[in-house]
Amino acid sequence: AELTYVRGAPAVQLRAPDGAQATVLLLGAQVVSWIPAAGQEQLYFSDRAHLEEGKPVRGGVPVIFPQFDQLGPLPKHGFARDRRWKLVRAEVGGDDALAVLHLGDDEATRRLWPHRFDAELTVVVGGARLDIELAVEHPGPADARSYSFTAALHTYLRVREVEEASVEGLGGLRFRDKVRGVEDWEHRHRLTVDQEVDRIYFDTPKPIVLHDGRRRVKVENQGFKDAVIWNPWVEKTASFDDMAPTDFRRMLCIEAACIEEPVTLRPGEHWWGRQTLTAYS
Ligand code: TA6
Repeated sequence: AELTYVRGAPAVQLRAPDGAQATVLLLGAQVVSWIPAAGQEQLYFSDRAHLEEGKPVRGGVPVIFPQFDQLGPLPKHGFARDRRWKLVRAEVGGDDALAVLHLGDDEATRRLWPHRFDAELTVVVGGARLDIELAVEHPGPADARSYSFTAALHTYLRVREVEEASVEGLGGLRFRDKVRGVEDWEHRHRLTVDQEVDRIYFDTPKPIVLHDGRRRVKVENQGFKDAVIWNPWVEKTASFDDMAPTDFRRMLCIEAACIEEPVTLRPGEHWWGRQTLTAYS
């Protein structure tokens, strides 16, 4: 592991002995590149992304904490994604390379959200796998109030052409559709995308598989009970200043999330959730 810069922004570069690589920005602890051993780039990272503190970075795996979307009084998607995290360690262990980053509360976060917290993001890369784990601890003191949060790993997977890709593993699940403002049950075995999609699928017990030509990416979530599928399509993308107008064709978000049942922590308690991505063909 080595410290590096991505378009001028400080980052840590992880290289496993087998050649698998991942790049993690200190800004947001955001993974912006993942190349499995003997593989290709698996993540979408916008050429027009802003890379400044205080602004979200378009692409990779934004860490959403302590609020998903606008489901509460905080800024959209909380504050963890546009702050600078601290690198705790980066090392090669066995067949994997690993980095741990930390974000704690400070005056600015307490002004938005009056709680103490220690958030840790662990990224492990090796072989065909990328593991991203978010752990949050309520450090106390013992007489502090408990608090609740929602969270997500807002993974932007790269695809060759989104209309030719499909997502398997959501059939039979209940979802909330933000575009139509309704709740429904998924009857399709394979989801395809040919318009704006913004859905939260609840209670997703099985792996979700992205099909992109012969390429597959398996998404397995632990601790995160919900999954979000998002593609902004033409109009929404046109409203973004950090994404090229046709780039919605190059990406599909499959997010690990904890939304319907927020996590509640009492002093001294902790929670963790993990997303494991495996690329194969
Ligand atoms: O995860 C889906 C979502 O909440 C969408 O509603 C969409 O707005 C997206 O996240 C991206 O949000 P952002 O603030 O990064 O533009």
